Amino acid sequence: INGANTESRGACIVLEGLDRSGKTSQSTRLVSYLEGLGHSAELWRFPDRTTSVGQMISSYLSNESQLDDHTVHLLFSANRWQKRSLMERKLKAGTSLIIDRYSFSGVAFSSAKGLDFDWCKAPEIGLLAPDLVLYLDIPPEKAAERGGYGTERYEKLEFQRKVADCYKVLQDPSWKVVDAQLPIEEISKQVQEVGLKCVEQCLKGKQLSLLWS
Ligand code: T5A
Ligand code: NA
Repeated sequence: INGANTESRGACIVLEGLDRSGKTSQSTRLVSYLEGLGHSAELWRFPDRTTSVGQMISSYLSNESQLDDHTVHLLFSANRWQKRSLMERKLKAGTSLIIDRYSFSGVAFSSAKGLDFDWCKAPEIGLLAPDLVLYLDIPPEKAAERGGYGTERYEKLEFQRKVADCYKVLQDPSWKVVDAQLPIEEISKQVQEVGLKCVEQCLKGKQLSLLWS
């Protein structure tokens, strides 16, 4: 980022995983934990269904509307671009953002439909790169047993298997992979440990970078 300096800032921490892997449970807990230690932290999620683009996505996900696969991919990306400047302002103001899904979901879910992998990555170029990606790892069969899949478009075992394969292609050694079948408390402990370490690094002035770096 131009003009990047070594000033203290908030951390951008992304949670990824299959549907029902426990992202919402863990991101909520991580925010409470960081706040409890006196850090400023906010819970974000993508899709952000509150924006106009987010409402189109939401109606698509609940099967109330049909959209071409490329179109919906670009909407998910646009939904992140809508929040990009706010995201940068928050981080620079010292607030850590704990984000439930991000560009990695965008690429994994769309490429699982058969869209070209590099085409899927392209519209994410220039978004802020997270400081940490926590991947909640669960076999698709186990995730399907949890709380019952609802009626949302992607909540089908066959499709989730393909998504899991696409996440494997995306994954890099910097990701922290957590066994999502452990008890919630156990996962929380691991998430808190790496999450806090990341927040502390950003407080010391770790530079913000952009996707895909
Ligand atoms: N998508 C998203 C795209 O296609 N492109 C994109 O760019 C983006 C951003 C959005 C959908 O859109 C797709 C991906 C998704 O299909 P969503 O609103 O994020 O979906 O919904 P999900 O991710 O599917 O959220 P879920 O609520 O299904 O799953 P979570 O958040 O992973 O799981 P959570 O914490 O709600 O837990 C699910 C259940 O499991 C239990 C919980 O109590 C709950 O009942 N649970 C555990 N049980 C046992 N052991 C544990 N350790 C547990 N942790 C949680
Ligand atoms: Na969720």
